Parts: sequence; structure tokens; C-alpha cells
Amino acid sequence: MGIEALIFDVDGTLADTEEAHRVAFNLAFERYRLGWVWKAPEYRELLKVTGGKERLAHYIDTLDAPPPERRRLSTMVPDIHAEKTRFYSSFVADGAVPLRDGVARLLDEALAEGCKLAIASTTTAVNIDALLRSTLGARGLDMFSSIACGDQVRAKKPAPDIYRLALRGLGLLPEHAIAFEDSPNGLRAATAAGLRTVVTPNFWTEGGDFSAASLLLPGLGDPARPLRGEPGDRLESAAWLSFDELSRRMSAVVA
Ligand code: XBP
Ligand code: MG
Repeated sequence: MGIEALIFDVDGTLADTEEAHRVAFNLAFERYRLGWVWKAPEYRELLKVTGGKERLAHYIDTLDAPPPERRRLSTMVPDIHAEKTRFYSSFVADGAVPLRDGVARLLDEALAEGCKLAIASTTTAVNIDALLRSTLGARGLDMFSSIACGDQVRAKKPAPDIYRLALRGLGLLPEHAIAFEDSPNGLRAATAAGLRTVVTPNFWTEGGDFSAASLLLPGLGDPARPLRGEPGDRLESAAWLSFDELSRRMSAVVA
């Protein structure tokens, strides 16, 4: 039972996007003269709430403000988030956020072996479109057989819904696919959907509980940017995660 699809999370996994999201949120707050500034340590905590709108609503709930003011601010969440998305998607469209090491290589290796690609992300389709076009060019969107994202599901990560939607789009059972994630919420979502998961943490998620990961690596690596201590530490054949090694390793586990 080989691997028939790789399902990628976007933010933090395909690309290290959260600093751009954080800057975009702060520009939207300025635009609405809210006087809020999310600095990195606070944003790292806020990232435990997935979904930009849900994160904003959570933040407003924690504000030391009278309930009528909190209610007024809550009605502004969709507009603030739309403004933030305009800032973020323009940064990304301008090429501000590259793919993480090894991502483009692994995508191409998988496609060359007839393996399908999919996305399961909490962010919006607008943001995903901008990232795939700016990093992979016009072919970017066409590389993915299924893109499950944002508000297509009510329950966001760590709920499994978005991964189940991606699997339905692929027409596959979870045992025929591998998920790629960067965060504990994402790992929980993929695991709950029955998927084995490769986790590549980043600054915003390092130190999280990744005990359920099938494979935990600092990144995917590349011949030009090999992973320190590999092969030998966690990988057998090279200092980067190749589709061949992933395929061998994961098919063995299922068999
Ligand atoms: C990470 C998220 C998103 C982003 C912000 O998504 O939780 O909310 O932080 O994007 P992923 P939005 O599942 O790709 O890791 O403001 O568009 O939600
Ligand atoms: Mg993520």
C-alpha cells in the first residue's frame, strides 16, 4: 500500500509565513486606529488559536474593556481580517515569503513518481493562491489535486475536518496519504484524520508536543542546504528527505 498523496499544511510548513501574517495584522490594526500591536512573543501565544478571525475574536475576549465595547469590536472582526488579508496577500504576491528548504524539490519528486499533492490549511484561499503563484509560478495551483482551506470547514485545526475534506477531494483513505505539518494543532488535526504526519517545526511552533509525529525533522533539507547530522540521525539515504526515502519508510509502516 504505497503513498498516493502528500497533504501539506501551508503556514509554517510550505513557507515560514507567520511573521508576514503578524505584520499584516498590525497594519490592519493601524488602519482601524485600534491601538493594538501584536509583538512576536504575544503572537506566538495567539497562534495557539487557529484561524485569523478566530484569533482576533479570542484576543478581543481577553481585552480589559466593558462588554459593550468588546461586542462592538467583535462586530469589526470580519472587516479587520479582510484588511489584514489584503496586506498579507500583497506581501506574498510581491515575493516576500519564499518556500521553506526542500519543499519545491519534494513537490516535484512526488509528482514525478505519480504521487498526488493536496493542501489542508486554516488560512484563506486568497492567501494560498498568492503564495503558490509567487513561489511556484503559474503552475503552482495546478500542482495540487485538492486544496482544502479556510472557512470551507466550520471546525478548524486541531479538528480533523480540513484534512478529511482534503482526503475527500483526493478520493483517498488516510492510510494512502502522508500529512506535512509545523504545529501541534496541525499535527493533532492530521492525526485525528488518521494520517501519518511529517512535522517540520519553526520558530513559532518549536518546543510543541510532536510525540504523535511519524517523522520529526528541523526541515525537509536540500542537496544545497543539507540537514545537519544527516544521513544517520533520522534519515537513512541522504541529508534531506527524498520522496524515495519517505515512500520506503511510510509504506513499510503501513505494511
Ligand atoms: C495557520 C493559521 C492561519 C494563519 C493566519 O494556518 O492558523 O490562521 O495563522 O491566516 P495553517 P488567516 O493551517 O496553514 O498552518 O488569517 O488567513 O487565518
Ligand atoms: Mg501551519
